[in-house]
Amino acid sequence: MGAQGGIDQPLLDELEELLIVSDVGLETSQYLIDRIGTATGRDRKKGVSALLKQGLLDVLIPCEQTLHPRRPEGPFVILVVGVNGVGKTTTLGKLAWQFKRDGLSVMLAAADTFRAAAIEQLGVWGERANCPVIQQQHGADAASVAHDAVQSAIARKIDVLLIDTAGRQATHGNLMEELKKIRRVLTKLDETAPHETLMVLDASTGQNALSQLEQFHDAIGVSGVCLTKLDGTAKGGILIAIAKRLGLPIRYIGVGEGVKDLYPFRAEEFVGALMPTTEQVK
Ligand SMILES: Nc1nc2c(ncn2[C@@H]2O[C@H](COP(=O)(O)OP(=O)(O)OP(=O)(O)O)[C@@H](O)[C@H]2O)c(=O)[nH]1
Ligand SMILES: [Mg+2]
Repeated sequence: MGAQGGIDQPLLDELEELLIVSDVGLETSQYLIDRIGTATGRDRKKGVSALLKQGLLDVLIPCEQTLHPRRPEGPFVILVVGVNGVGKTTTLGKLAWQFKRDGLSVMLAAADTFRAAAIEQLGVWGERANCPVIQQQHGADAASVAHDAVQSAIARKIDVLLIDTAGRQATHGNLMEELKKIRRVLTKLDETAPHETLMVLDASTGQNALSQLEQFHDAIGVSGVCLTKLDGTAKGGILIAIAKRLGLPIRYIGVGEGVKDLYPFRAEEFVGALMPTTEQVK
């Protein structure tokens, strides 16, 4: 850590600890603390809390990039990916409901053909959002479902096609190949598709979320992130590590199981919710 001069070192140490337990991670926490410690002149007079807030916002604001799923040329295709149980299907269902509410026509594709109950689960979300669901039988080729869905979405002039995929670990070589195949099929039908590869991460998995994202991003390219389960005890500081390390767009945060429990990511609000913890050391 750099020279801290007039700023109270024990205070900075305590702050660093709070950031780490909020899942910000060691590397990013150190970066933020160093920024405070090395602040000079007028900045230094702002005080630790204001400096921290500014540091967090500087990292997060570039990643506040709202998804605008509108394409006059054809369906906006969103491929939803992530490891098992993070909230992919739920997030997709919430998105379907919200896009419909906003006046868009929506279609769902049940490309999780791996888990027996997944197709049925997506069907329930389809009914809730009142939108068609393209499906095949359990065990069918996921890329084939995606193919049918894009063709159908084009034919029916659908605005947004949301594709659900099976949960997988990045270490499952064949399952990652399956995702690559889905992508290839989409690109073949529309060279600009998918228009969004949305990776869903579970806030309660802490630092693991960052390594999951890095691995998926390396394998298939991720264009946006949604962090779920922020209604639990997790603070979601992992988003700061994600923003600092990868700089990927952070699209949404999930705060519950209902259709309305999904919000576009707003850096200011997020930092505001995170800050009371850090203000404990003021
Ligand atoms: N509290 C809370 N629960 C959530 C949130 N998002 C999803 N869940 C719950 O997490 C559980 C798993 O959600 P799913 O949507 O089935 O997760 P998935 O990633 O599709 O799971 P697989 O398809 O099995 O990999 C369900 O019980 C959801 O209701 C959230 O933001 N908050
Ligand atoms: Mg699912």
